[in-house]
Amino acid sequence: MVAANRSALSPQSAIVVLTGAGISKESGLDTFRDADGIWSKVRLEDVATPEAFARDPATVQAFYDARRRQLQAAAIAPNPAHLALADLEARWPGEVLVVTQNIDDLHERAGSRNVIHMHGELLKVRCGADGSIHAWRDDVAPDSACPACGRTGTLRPHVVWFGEMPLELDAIYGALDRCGLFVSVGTSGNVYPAAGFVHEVRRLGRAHTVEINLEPSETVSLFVEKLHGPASGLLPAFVSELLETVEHCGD
Ligand code: BJW
Repeated sequence: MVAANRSALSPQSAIVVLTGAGISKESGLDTFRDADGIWSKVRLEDVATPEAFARDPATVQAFYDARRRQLQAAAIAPNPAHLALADLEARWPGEVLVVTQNIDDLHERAGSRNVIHMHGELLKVRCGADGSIHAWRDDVAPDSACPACGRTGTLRPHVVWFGEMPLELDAIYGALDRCGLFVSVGTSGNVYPAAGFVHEVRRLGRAHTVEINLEPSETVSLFVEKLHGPASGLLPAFVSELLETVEHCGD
């Protein structure tokens, strides 16, 4: 494995940023595996598997209804880390792709446009009968009808549970293959395939790798550059430095 470093970056380098729950923590949304995280309050086996949904759809729908309502509360807004990534996309000459494991819409609200939600989106539902996907802001009730086929009782959250295939993997691996910089922000590195993206980037040997997280993640040893602390402080400073190198390129 060869490790590229920051000085190998050019303004045309493609950038992939993988984000996880930690980037939205300072916006008021809980992470999963921290001491006060979601999995300390509810068992993932009860709410985040297809088997749980088949067994007890009401409990699973209630879990996502509550999170959907919380996401739309006035207090929840993008923080400086989300805004920094939108700024990077607007000002970096090359491609910037955000691959998020988060199902919230805070990257879009901050202004990011090139975003892949590999674990789905909370503000969408999917029909189990016809596979159609729909924007959805309300609770999902047993008599909620699919806007496409009209059937009731067929809607499920458009999220990826354990054992299900994450979304848009071909596009993600394509972007990992051509990137010159891979940055991982606010993810513990416990859940695959996302936790394996840094392996893939290191195997190709072309990209500089950076971890920005409150604490060292499970995969920290695979990153060349490691910045530990709150993303809302570290990421804006990191993005400013990157943009400075580009904006002074012709000097
Ligand atoms: C801050 C901060 C601040 C806090 N600033 N940082 C063995 C048995 C069975 C299955 C498997 C197995 N081994 C592997 C698997 C596969 C399985 C898996 O990985 N399991 C592991 C648990 C072992 N994965 C899957 O099943 C996936 N599908 C799959 O693999 O398909 C087959 C396949 C085959 C071949 C190729 C590709 C695919 C699907 C995974 C679905 C994950 N779903 C969830 C829930 C749904 C969405 C939702 O409800 O929101 O997604 S689980 C949950 O974890 C959620 C998250 O997206 C995901 C990742 O969590 P994340 O973002 O890392 O959060 P945390 O809490 O873990 O970490 C937060 C970090 O932030 C911490 O480190 C903090 O320190 C930090 N932090 N404040 C900066 N202010």
